[in-house]
Order: sequence, then C-alpha cells, then structure tokens
Amino acid sequence: MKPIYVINGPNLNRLGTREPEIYGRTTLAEIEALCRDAAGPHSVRFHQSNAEHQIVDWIHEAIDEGSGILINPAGLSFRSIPILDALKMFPGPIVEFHISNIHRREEIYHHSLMSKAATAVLAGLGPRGYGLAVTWLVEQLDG
Ligand code: DHK
Repeated sequence: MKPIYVINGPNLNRLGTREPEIYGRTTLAEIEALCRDAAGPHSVRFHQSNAEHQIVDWIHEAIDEGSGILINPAGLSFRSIPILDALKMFPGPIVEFHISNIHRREEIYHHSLMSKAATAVLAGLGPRGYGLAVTWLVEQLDG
C-alpha cells in the first residue's frame, strides 16, 4: 500500500508552546503518533517544514508515491500558489486541515487558497482532528 502523506507547514514545529490558547498543548510528535495510530495498516510519511519549496517537493513525491494527503499548510494556506498548483496534480484524496477555526479568526486567515484543490476541509477540531482526518482518508482509500 502506498503511504498517506501528512504535511505540516510553518511554525507547526512549535506546537505545544505556540499560542496554546489557540493551538492547544499537543506537540507535533504527539500529533504524529495520533496519525500513525489512526492509519492502521496504512503507512504514514509525516513531515513538517517552514519552507514552501520543501512542502512543494513533498507533494511532488506524494504524486508519485502516495495514496492520500493530509495537509496543514499553516500560514502558507493563504498565499502559496505553488502549493495549490502542486496539490492540483495529486490524483488521490486531499484533506486540508487547520487546528483552529480559521473562519472565526482575524480576516487574514479567512480565505485559504488550498480549498480549491482539497477533497475535504477540516478546521477547528483541535490537534485531535488530525487523527479524525486520517481516519476519513483511510475510509476513502479502503473504499
Ligand atoms: C496554523 C497556522 O500556523 C496559522 O497560520 C493558520 C493554522 C491556522 C491552524 O489552525 O492549524 O492560520
């Protein structure tokens, strides 16, 4: 089976201490464990980068080697056409994920470019939502 890609964008490496009133206190390592548990027999390639080009490169890798994508582009959600263009090439299911409900936050966070390429969008479920998103992807992949 091809792996599920979980791709995280800028500043998410700081989860646990980053604005806990918004993002909670769950660390990225704990989120990775949530994703791997939810994936069951599916393998997971779990990544985080603060660099747009690295995220684009992982999406290209997923186009060739992956089954599904769960992506939290973080701040790049609102500005990155390169990431949007890469996601448009991905043939499988894509979940766009935000820990917080971006629609209840400042205006700058209200319009994600990524939603044009996403199969589904999740926002506001908190860190636990990563596991729910992977569960949904597994259901899509296993039919
Ligand atoms: C994470 C970020 O880093 C912000 O830039 C987004 C998103 C929200 C999240 O809720 O996971 O606006």
